[in-house]
Amino acid sequence: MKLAGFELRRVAMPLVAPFRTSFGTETERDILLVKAVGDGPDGWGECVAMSDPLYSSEYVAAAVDVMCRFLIPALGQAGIGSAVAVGEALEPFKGHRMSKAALEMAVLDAELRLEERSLARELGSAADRVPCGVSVGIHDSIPALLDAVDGYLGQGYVRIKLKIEPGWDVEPVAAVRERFGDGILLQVDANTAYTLADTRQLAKLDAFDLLLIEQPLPEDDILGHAELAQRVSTPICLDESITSAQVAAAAITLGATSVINIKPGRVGGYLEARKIHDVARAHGVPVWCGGMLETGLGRAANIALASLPGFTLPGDVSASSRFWARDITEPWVMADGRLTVPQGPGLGVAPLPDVLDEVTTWTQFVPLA
Ligand code: SMG
Ligand code: MG
Repeated sequence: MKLAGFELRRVAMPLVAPFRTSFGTETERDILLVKAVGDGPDGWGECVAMSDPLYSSEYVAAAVDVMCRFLIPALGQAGIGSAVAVGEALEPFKGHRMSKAALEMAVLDAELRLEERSLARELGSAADRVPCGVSVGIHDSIPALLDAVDGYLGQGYVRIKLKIEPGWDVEPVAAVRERFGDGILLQVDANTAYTLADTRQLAKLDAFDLLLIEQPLPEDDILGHAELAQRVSTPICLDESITSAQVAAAAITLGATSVINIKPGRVGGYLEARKIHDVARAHGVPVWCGGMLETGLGRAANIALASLPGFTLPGDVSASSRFWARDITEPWVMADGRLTVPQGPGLGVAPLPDVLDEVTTWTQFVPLA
């Protein structure tokens, strides 16, 4: 496979409803897509960086900059022809994992389409369908939250994740348990909003039989999570902290995490994501697939990943309608609380050209030297 370059494209996608977390409120997603163009089929990648560096240090404008200035030129110089070679060529550059992941995903898609193999099979898929969880934002009131959860349960979601922050934690969890009972799978995500000084407050969540508490403490505070894990009985699950298979192994060994949220963008790509799955599985640590409000492209790849055998908990893998009135691919539609793993070549889906053009705000073709 010989690559000619990458088409970078920013799309603006309005959310069906505002999504509030401990770090901010999203109403529209500004997403950077990359298309690998060469002598074979095009390949699509999606960069999960947000507009602002609030979830992680990465952000969309920086992703465009680092791709144009450093990453794509390095791929040109290396003369890469496979996704594995992308990771190796980009290794010297520190960080910028979401940008690296997007480029690797595009090349991987192109490569697999050429060879007529599906991403799911390539990664080691062990299921035809995956169960869907949904991430529910912070709401203005408990009744509004209960309405939202009621709606998602009605649609068939099999697991609910509540976003929490200081001042919105025990009360919403208690209200959801009281209204919907002990039968529903329930977990919470703090996006780093607490410190160890909040241990007593977080321990109050132990009364509600939660699957896990996701990323209560800052990204760098691995030891803090290990200490917290000793003092609360709810399993601790790291998200932001886990940036590679190496960090995953360290966090497991230190007792900082007993469940892992795997997001390919956060860790530099689907190949590194699979390594984390393998490391966790070898340690008997369950994993689940996180979400970054992806379009149908990233969603397709996440569904494929979530079908690996170590993904034993439902992920933030939801239907297109969770976030979009109109997705840029054929919409992902849930049946029975599940999504079907795509089996076509590569991602198994591609953007619908008309919809893509309508939401595009900027494009640039960056040749490979
Ligand atoms: O794509 O379903 C989704 C979003 C899931 O809550 C979600 N993601 O920390 O896990 C997380 C957040 C990160 C994005 S918040 C804007
Ligand atoms: Mg999270």
